[in-house]
Amino acid sequence: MRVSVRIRPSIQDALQRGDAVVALESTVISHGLPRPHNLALARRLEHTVRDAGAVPATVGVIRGELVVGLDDDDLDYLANHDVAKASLWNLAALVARGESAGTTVATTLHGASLAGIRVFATGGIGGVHDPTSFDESADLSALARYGLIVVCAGAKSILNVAATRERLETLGVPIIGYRSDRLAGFYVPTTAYPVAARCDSPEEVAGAFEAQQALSLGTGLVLSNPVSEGLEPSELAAWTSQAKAEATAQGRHGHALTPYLLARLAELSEGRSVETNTRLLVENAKLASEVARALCR
Ligand code: PSU
Ligand code: MN
Repeated sequence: MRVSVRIRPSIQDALQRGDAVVALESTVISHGLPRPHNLALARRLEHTVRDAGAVPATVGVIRGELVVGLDDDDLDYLANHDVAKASLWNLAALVARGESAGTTVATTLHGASLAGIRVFATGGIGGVHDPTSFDESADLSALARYGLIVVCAGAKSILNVAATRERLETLGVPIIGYRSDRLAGFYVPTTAYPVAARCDSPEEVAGAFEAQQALSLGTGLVLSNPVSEGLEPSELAAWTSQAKAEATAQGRHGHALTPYLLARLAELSEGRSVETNTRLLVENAKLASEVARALCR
């Protein structure tokens, strides 16, 4: 039988020793940020995790293998080639064809869970797009299926955030606000929506996660971490509605929609959305490392 999942030995060793390990996704490298920011960011996130005392494990699909713990050549490859975007619904087909791909939050959760990693950092989770389109990210059902802590800045602000939050509630996925009573708004620090609970330290987050495990709930936990410095909300709203109107006019939908909207926002904001996205990714990687360390104590 073909072997399609590979966990890098250094990651396996770290987990066996009981060291803190943080999973990172790679769709943000392949589709989320423009070149050359994407490769710089991929490396910077790994550094951030190491500096915070944890071991980074970036997940991706390389020549037909789901790899947990990409090396620098793999990061370079995903950043500089036009690769696919691997979600759960197309992962097997990509692997069967021997392709390479960035992994979404959903697919990264699958790989990280197979490896036994408990904490994962991303930028913003996928969610419900325009509700009439029935386009919902597989990230949502994956958050219900895999019992990991996902540190994010809320759902990407190009989404219907209210519907996304409702769906997480239906799926039984708790949203914990880090030092905040409101759900984070990705490019902006906050939304109007309340969270299930608030935690003010990595230890408190670890405690909430341990309670969830003790209850055998099996679901993941979303840790919403507000970006320290965001975009101006009214400017963001204007750019977002313009980008969405253009996407509709050009018939862009499905898995091509999120990358299109993020790229268009980068243009309309003259790079400021990329700056904010980078900031929140680094902040989330740092917090995830602190939580992973608290879980090891
Ligand atoms: N966070 C970012 N940029 C991104 C993403 C997250 O800051 O590009 C990616 C994640 O990999 C997420 C995906 O899983 O966008 C969602 O895509 P879709 O809506 O097609 O499921
Ligand atoms: Mn979709």
